[in-house]
Amino acid sequence: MINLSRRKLIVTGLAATAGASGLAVAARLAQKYGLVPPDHGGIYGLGESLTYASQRLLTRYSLAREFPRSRISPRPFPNDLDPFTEDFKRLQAGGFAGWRLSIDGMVHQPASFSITDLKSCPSRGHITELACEEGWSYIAEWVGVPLSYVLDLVGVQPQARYVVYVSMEPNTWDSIDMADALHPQTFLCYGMNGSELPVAHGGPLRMRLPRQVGYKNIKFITRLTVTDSMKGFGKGVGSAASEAGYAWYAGI
Ligand SMILES: Nc1nc2c(c(=O)[nH]1)N[C@H]1C(S)=C(S)[C@@H](COP(=O)(O)O)O[C@H]1N2
Ligand SMILES: [Mo]
Repeated sequence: MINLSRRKLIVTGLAATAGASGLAVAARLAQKYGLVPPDHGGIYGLGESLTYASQRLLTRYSLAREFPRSRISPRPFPNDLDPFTEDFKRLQAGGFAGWRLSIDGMVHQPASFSITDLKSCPSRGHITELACEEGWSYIAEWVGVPLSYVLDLVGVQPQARYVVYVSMEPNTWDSIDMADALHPQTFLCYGMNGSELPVAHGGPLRMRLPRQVGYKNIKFITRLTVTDSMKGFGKGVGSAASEAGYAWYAGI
């Protein structure tokens, strides 16, 4: 664990080297301290590393802002979605009784959970903003089971660094590092504004992490894989979105 003065030193070092002798030194520092995001190889690679590294060092334990009930948006709007697959429609017709979330990879006990299983875990809620990168946002109350709770149940191996989450929507998946996976506001979310999570908002289950922008909050998630490397997942840059040019780390 990096203590405060060391942390400050690294941040100062990253900033200074970025300004002065070029970004390569900063990138090497970031690499050394495990602060390189999986999409670092792109055109904006060094910039992505610096954003991720300084955010991680400065805000690792901070919370996204929570709002009072009076601030809940009267009309949250779901993003447009592609047509659902036949598999999805079949599960939906059965009230999602056949829905499973499977967890595999670097865990001691791979497992699969029904929505009922997840609902029987301790639930948490928060009233937070969902902010789309396109500029709109709304505030809602989100209810679910903290991802950290479920990861504890299956037992994450110590070398794990990322949690990959996969949607039932084709080609839709993303990943977060362990700091975000274990963050207390990161939920496997099944409830919204006092009801079941509507399908339009990702029901029966979505990732809800208010510390990152909308597109990291993948809907219809059905599989989690714990891993120490993003190589071997798609093009190895951490998500379908970052393959399309979006930042893998999109912290707010
Ligand atoms: N499966 C899936 N998840 C998704 C998306 C999507 O198109 N498909 N869009 C993302 C984007 S860009 C945003 S801003 C949020 C929007 O969430 P909402 O539709 O519940 O408002 O969902 C994210 N999760
Ligand atoms: Mo978005």
